[in-house]
Formats: sequence, C-alpha cells, structure tokens
Amino acid sequence: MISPLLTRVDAACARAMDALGASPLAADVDRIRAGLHEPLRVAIVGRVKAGKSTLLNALLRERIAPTDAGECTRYVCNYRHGLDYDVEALLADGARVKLPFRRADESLEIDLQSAPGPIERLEVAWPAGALTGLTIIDTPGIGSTDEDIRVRVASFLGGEDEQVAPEADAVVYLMRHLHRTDLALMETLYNRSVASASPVNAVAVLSRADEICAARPDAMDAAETVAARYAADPLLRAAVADVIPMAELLAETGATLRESEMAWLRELASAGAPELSMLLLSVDRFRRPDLGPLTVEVRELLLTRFGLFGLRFALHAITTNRCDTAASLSRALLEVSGIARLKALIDEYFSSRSGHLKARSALLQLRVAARSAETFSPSAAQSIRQSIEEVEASAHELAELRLLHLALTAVAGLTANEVSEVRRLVSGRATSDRLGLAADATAAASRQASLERVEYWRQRAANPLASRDLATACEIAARSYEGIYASLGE
Ligand SMILES: Nc1nc2c(ncn2[C@@H]2O[C@H](COP(=O)(O)OP(=O)(O)O)[C@@H](O)[C@H]2O)c(=O)[nH]1
Ligand SMILES: [Mg+2]
Repeated sequence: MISPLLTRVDAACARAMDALGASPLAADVDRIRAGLHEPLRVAIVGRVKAGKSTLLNALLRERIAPTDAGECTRYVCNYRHGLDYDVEALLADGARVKLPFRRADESLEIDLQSAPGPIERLEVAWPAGALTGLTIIDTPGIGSTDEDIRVRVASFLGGEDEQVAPEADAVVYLMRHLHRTDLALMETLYNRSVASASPVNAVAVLSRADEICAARPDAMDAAETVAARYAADPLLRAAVADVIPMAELLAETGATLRESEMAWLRELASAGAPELSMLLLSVDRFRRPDLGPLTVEVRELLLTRFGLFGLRFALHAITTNRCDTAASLSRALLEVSGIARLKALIDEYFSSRSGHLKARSALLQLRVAARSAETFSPSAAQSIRQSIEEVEASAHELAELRLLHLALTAVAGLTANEVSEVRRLVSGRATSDRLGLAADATAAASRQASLERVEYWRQRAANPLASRDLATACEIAARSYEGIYASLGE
C-alpha cells in the first residue's frame, strides 16, 4: 500500500504517460512510477576516500562494497533488498544484464568484464535487514580527477532547476576533516554536486573522525566539538539538517569482527604494557617486525581493520578487562563509532517522512521529463506540468517540506524562534508536539493554540515588506495550523 500522496503522484505519472504516447520518454516516466513503490533511496556522497563504501558496509553489517579504489568504486552502485543475491549492470544503452559475482573475504567481486557494453550503473540485490526499508546508493567520489566520475555524481543528485533529475530521495554527505581551514571545508560542501542538497533531505557526517588529533584517545570528543561547530554554522544549516562525527571504519569492523581478529588482539595484549605502548606509538612502530608478537602481515591486516585509534581503543578495552569477548568488543566499537546517531538521524529525517521525500523527488523527475518533452510535444509538456501543479496544490505535506526548507535555509528570514516552531510543526508526530503543548493538553487548549498561531502567521504574511519566500512560508504555516484546528473537531 502506498500513501494517498504517492497515489496522487502515481496518477500524475499515468497521465504523463498517456500524454507522451509512444515517445521513449514514456519509459522514463514508467520508471519514475515504479520507483514510487520501492523503498526510499539514500545516496552516500562525498570525496574519494571519504569513507563512503566503508559506511555502506557498516550499515549493511557485511563487507560487500569494495573499499579503496577498486574498479567497482568507479560506478554508482545501488544496494537494494532482495530475497536472493543478485548483481545487475545497467548499460549505457538502457539494457540490463546479470553479472557473475563472487563473495570474497573483503568484498563482493563483480566480473565487470563480462558486461557486453559500457556500464552506466550497478545494482546489487542483497538479503540484508538494513535494506528492507532503504535502498542505499554508494557513489564514486567527488573531486576525483576523472571527469566522467564527477559528471556522473552531479547528474545523479539532480537539482531543482529542471535540468537534471535526482536519482536519490535523500543524501548522507561525508566530509573529511583534514585540518583544512573551515572555508575549504565549506567549499567542499557547496560544490556543484551538492547544490541540490537541502536540510529536508540531507545530513552531513564528519567522517574518519578517529583520525582527528592524530588518533589520540580523545579524538572522537574533539570530532564532536568540530561537528557541533559546523552544525551551528548558518551556511551549513542551509544545506544539511545536522552534522555528526563518525568513524565508519570502527563501525564496519565492529559489525563484522571475527574471532580470529579478537585472538590476535589478545596475543598483542599479552605482550605487556611497556612493549604495547611502544608498539602503539605510531603506525610505523606498529609495523616494526622486531617489536612484539604477530607477523607483519597480520599487523597490516589489523591496521586496515582498526586504524591506529581503533587498535589503541581495542587494546585498552582488552587490557582493562572491559571487553573479554569478540561480542563485547564488537559492541564497544559500534558504540564509539557513532553509527547509532547516524541511524537515528536517518530515521528521524528520512524514514519518518519517506513518502513525502519520494513524492518530492518523483515530481522533480517529472519536471525534468516535462522539460525534455518541450522539444517534441509542447502540449504534453504543458499537461505534465499541470498534473505536477495539481498534486502540489492538493498535497499540503509537500508544502510543509517546502516550508521547512524555506525556514532552515534561512531564505525566508524567519527568527530563530519561528524556525524552531516550524521544525516542531512539520516534524512533530502527535498534535500536541506540533503545537508545542504538553502531551495531556485538552482539545479546547489545542484548538485555541492553533487559532492563535493561524492569526500570528497570517499577520506576519500580511506585512507589506515581507519577501515572497517569507509570505509563502507564513501562508503554509497558517494553513498547517488550520489543518490541525480542523482535525480537532468541535
Ligand atoms: N581510520 C579510518 N579509516 C577509514 C575510515 N573510514 C574509511 N577509512 C579508510 O579510508 C579508505 C577509503 O575508504 P572508502 O570507504 O573506500 O572511501 P570511499 O572512497 O569514500 O568509498 C579505506 O582504506 C578505509 O579503510 C574511518 O572511519 N577511520
Ligand atoms: Mg567507495
């Protein structure tokens, strides 16, 4: 079952297909329509080596996506839920072909050579629990020297200008803290590819947070402070809902820790405190064959799985008896990684309004279709645009997303109190939450509060100096409160 809103979008797609007749665009619209019945698509984007594939594996609790620059990482790859394991390539000519694959130790190995033509995108179906409500999209890095990759990512994210259709409904943006100036970091966030990100469908992760402060024990706390500073920045607030620090590697290793790895760590821990602290002084020390137990190969493997911070953390947990089993170490790694917070953000901002976000991106895609239809059938283009407008006019939920966008991006120029009010109004679940009242507020009190707010926002909109964005925001807020009032009955 899909929501009434998605049903209306579905009907708009059906009308668009009628209007387009036998044109190839009709097939595109058919795909937009099919997407309405699929889980929310969340893309992980960011520069090369930001930790995107590692994060994907952590979310899936399996090492599937190849990390580090293998050939597979050159393609956008959708990971969707399937009852069986399956890999397909979407070719540039629109064909789909199954590709042979092998489950290797560190990741899935896909036989890309067997594709009969240039590959556009990969699609992996996997029976992972995390995928039941979400399709996760791993993307090649922005900032790669390969122009092809850059263009692919940009087109993949889409925009609100009818130029390119989004292929994701929401975005997790990974940025690495490289001790660069804040300005350079902002620039990363504002490059062309994320211009379409909005606080209604994007969150940012300060990635590889364990590497901040030279992997000192307080690295994650320091990362927290940096992330909080970014989260408070009005410019950043305009692009993403929140910024949180994360150590994807620790989340991945925590989710996939093996008994053999725990056994190696125990062996290291048995070396005794002085030798251990020598070993853990730096990555170079850790690699030195003349110090401590374990072979050079095993040490290298542990470094890729834990990093220096992770090794210090794990060995401290073992030597202090905080963790004595692989299961307890796994839990501790997941906890320190920060992945629980990311999952909570995904839930709060994406999953809870998944229908609205899907409707939003489907309508953006339809707009792009209308624009393409312009050249060969202006009347079809006109009719598609009209259907889109009808859906938008009848769907107050979409208007509320717009309100949230206008409020959070600061374009409407609302005061800080008004922005918090809008956040509550749009994101609150119970009516009392939305009105900012106590859970046991009476119906009479709720009615009175909603009427007061209708009055407030109407007056605010009536100010002759109000910009168009401000007027729109006030109008939508007033209608939301009217809706609440109407739902409360007499
Ligand atoms: N120390 C540390 N290394 C990480 C972390 N996340 C990823 N890496 C490493 O960074 C490299 C690039 O990661 P990958 O996930 O392939 O980045 P992508 O290019 O964004 O997909 C790999 O060697 C990872 O092991 C992290 O949180 N901490
Ligand atoms: Mg990758």
